[in-house]
Amino acid sequence: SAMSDIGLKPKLQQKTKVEKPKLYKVILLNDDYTPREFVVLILKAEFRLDMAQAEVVMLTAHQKGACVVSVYPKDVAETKTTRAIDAASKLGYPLQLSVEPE
Ligand code: NFA
Repeated sequence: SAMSDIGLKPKLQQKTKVEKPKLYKVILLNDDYTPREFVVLILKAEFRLDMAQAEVVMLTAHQKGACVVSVYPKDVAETKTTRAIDAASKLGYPLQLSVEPE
């Protein structure tokens, strides 16, 4: 009956699962050899920063040792980082970037 069933209805409804977006920071690391202009070029071309953003990120890493470039899903962060390091390495520059969970 309506009264005796109170509290006994099985909860069969499936929970809607919402995936947390797990994001990863790409971090630019300073070194003594990579030209500033090349760092800015990479930040614009690979990480799609505009001129002002690229200059700020490059200068912050230069002065403080490291700076967050942006955040992405893991595969995007890793692909962009690999491409940036490879582009620098091809020209003999020791530029390094790292990826870490946000
Ligand atoms: N420190 C480098 C230089 O003076 C510039 C640089 C900035 C390199 C940020 C790497 C990251 N040429």
